[in-house]
Amino acid sequence: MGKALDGVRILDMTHVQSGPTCTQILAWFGADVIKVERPGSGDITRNQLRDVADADSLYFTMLNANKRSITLNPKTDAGKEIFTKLIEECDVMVENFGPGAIDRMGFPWEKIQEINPRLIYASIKGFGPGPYDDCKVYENVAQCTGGAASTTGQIGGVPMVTGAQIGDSGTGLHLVAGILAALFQREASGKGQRVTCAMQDSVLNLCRVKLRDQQRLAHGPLTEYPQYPNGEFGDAVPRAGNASGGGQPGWIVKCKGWETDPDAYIYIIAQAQAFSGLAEAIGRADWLDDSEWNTPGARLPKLAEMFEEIEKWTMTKDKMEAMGILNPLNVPCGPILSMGELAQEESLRQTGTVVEVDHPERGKYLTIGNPIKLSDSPAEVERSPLLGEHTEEILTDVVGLDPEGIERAREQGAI
Ligand code: CAO
Repeated sequence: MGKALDGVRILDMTHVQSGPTCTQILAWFGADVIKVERPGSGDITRNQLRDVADADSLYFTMLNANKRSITLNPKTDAGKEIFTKLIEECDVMVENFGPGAIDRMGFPWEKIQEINPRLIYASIKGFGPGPYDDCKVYENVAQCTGGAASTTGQIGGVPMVTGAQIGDSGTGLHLVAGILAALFQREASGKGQRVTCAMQDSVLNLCRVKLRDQQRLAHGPLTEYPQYPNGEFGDAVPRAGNASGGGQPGWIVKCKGWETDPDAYIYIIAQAQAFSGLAEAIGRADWLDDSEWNTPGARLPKLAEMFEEIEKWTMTKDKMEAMGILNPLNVPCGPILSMGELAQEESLRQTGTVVEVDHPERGKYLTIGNPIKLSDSPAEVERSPLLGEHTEEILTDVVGLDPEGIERAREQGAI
């Protein structure tokens, strides 16, 4: 069976993480992704945080699966001609360079539209139009400027960034949605369009519930936050430790072995519907007849005390055991799984979410496969390309150069 994006060709001018996340997903959906890299050096992440000498880093290999690589410098004369032909032959161009970089290569949007009116031109920048649109942005900058850092961290502690790459990979995912929508609209309109995602906007979108809480603050304290009822609320949404972002109280509690295992914890949500089962499981069935405890409203001012009681019980169980008891009681809970545990998790291997890939330079490595599962378009993960591995193939098959043309481009340093 074919793939969802069979026949779609992507001109991939992305680097580092945000853009490559987007084009890797498009490649998993079946698009032919042509990654354009600077001759000689390529994507800077090829040699960042290297664990194996002289082999492409995991940073690169885990973000560039299923792509073809061509080296090309569009700033040279021959490079401009080749780049123009690639724009003609592709359906989508994706880039995440610093502001204005593609324009400075001599390819502003107006010119791109002239070359190929059907091309969808998708970009990631740190900020949208406004006072900061010239700034370069990395993951943690986006987390700070998009509202995530100010609302993450311990109460009274410093702002905190999260390990989830919500700025980079999060924005890449947003861009995928924009590109697919534009491809769909092109079916009717016949025209390409500009798709842009700012990292600040994407992070803010992921922090939507915190902007909700900002507005609720005007009408009184946020009663589900640990600061309630004894702490102070200022003018902005405060950090709330591990409190649940939703309407049901939640917290991380210790499990057996926490003294030596940094991940011996479980997140428990004391959802009202399942509270009786939870109370009975932890040996506090008395709460169910006690008006001080048997309604969500009564528990609200003493959530810390409630989770201390729950923790007394979880500390007698290991995290998987606690999950095994609570799940059948419909108590939403999640053991803290370490990267070591996730790497070994058999069910993730079975679904292709964690995949082992073989690479000619580095040997076998683990990567995350496509987390978006399409029943008629399953993704098979192929190793990332070596720098310029497909240059001649692409110049011949897509650009239509003959061996002399390729040689000329090489002499000019264009490839
Ligand atoms: N041939 C020749 N030159 C090339 C090239 C190629 N194939 N590919 C890129 N270049 C050049 C560009 O033309 C540009 O040169 P000029 O600035 O002189 O015109 C330069 O390489 C790339 O510039 P940059 O600003 O993108 O790179 P940087 O390392 O200084 O900044 C980053 C990196 C990520 C901060 C910046 O690209 C950025 O802000 N991107 C947008 C936001 C984003 O995606 N951030 C997330 C990155 S993932 O953590």
